[in-house]
Amino acid sequence: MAKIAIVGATGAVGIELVKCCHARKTIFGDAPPALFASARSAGKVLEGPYGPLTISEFTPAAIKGNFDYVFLAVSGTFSEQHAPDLASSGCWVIDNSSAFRYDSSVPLVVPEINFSSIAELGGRLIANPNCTTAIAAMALWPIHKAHGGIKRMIVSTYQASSGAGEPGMQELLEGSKSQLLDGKAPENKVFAHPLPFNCIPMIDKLQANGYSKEEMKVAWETRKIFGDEGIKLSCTAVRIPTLRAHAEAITLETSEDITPASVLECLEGAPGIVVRDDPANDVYPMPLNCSGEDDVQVGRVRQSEVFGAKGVDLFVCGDQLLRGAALNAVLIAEMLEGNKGNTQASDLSCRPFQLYLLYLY
Ligand code: A2P
Ligand code: 11C
Repeated sequence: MAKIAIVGATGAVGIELVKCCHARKTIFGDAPPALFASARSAGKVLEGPYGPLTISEFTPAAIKGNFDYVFLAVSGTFSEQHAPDLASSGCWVIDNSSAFRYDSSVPLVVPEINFSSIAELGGRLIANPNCTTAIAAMALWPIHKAHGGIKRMIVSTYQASSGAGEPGMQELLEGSKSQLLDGKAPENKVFAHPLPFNCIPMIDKLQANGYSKEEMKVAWETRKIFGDEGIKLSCTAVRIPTLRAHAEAITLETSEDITPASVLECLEGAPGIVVRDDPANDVYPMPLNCSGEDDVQVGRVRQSEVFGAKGVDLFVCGDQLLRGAALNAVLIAEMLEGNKGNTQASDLSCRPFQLYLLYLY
């Protein structure tokens, strides 16, 4: 069985990585992953699905030669420093940070879409996409394939506090409590403004073009994952006071005609997608439905008033700690493990879907 290390195991994504490895142990076996974090956490015991597991201090020497798959869930700076070195020591490194996503030599992977890019680019370092991008990509890829390609998109996001890690969730909970129980204005350190009872229309750093980095990540990463640099995409990314699961309102224009029916037809049965589209009965995707769920939900599909016969509006929601981070990373490792011994890009491009169906049923 494969030997797994999780670095950043005490963080919001790290904790979900432990749960995902446990939930999908058909591939990884019963042995728990080894957990690493900073020196601050060394010796601490993490309670989880495997029972109590002790955290070790991360050092490169503790990883090299000892693991088949290493999940990094720390930060971009940390990954810049350690990911290439660990990958060149022979293990697969699946990096949740943005450090290597825009490096043309590093595959940026949503396994149901472009697993074959791993074999095409070679190397053992794989970038996991931004959570907002991964959630939208799951819903958009079947639409892109079935309608001659998406030409233009406008995305507005509603992003949970967990996008800023465990400290983000704590700040929302503490701030809400202090406002409600003590009547005190919420304090903010993680977010630029208090998040309780508010929404903040700026996530990550301001770029020279006036967009935030989070907004540009959605554009850059969607193009790279879809292998289509022609897609025009503008995004407004907004933090809202939910705990987890990101939601996104998307308006898109395709090359060929598109209708709500044709969208639902290609999404029904697509891997990792659940259609929740019965607005007359108040059935649509929402963060509370999606939290803790593997699948991305899609609903509110309607013909676009702006793009007419070539456009639709839809609403997408997914647990960004799972599909947007931990689950996506674990699926990549599962597929790599399932493809062991296959060195040709063509082998890698067809097996993931078969494996995915096998695991589902
Ligand atoms: P620690 O708890 O020891 O600080 P989040 O994104 O939820 O804030 O989580 C970040 C994760 O990255 C935590 O598990 C944190 O561990 C870990 N981390 C931070 N700095 C380092 C480091 N230098 N080496 C290893 N892990 C680190
Ligand atoms: C957020 N999407 O909600 C971000 C978090 O590029 O991996 C993930 C940042 C990234 O704040």
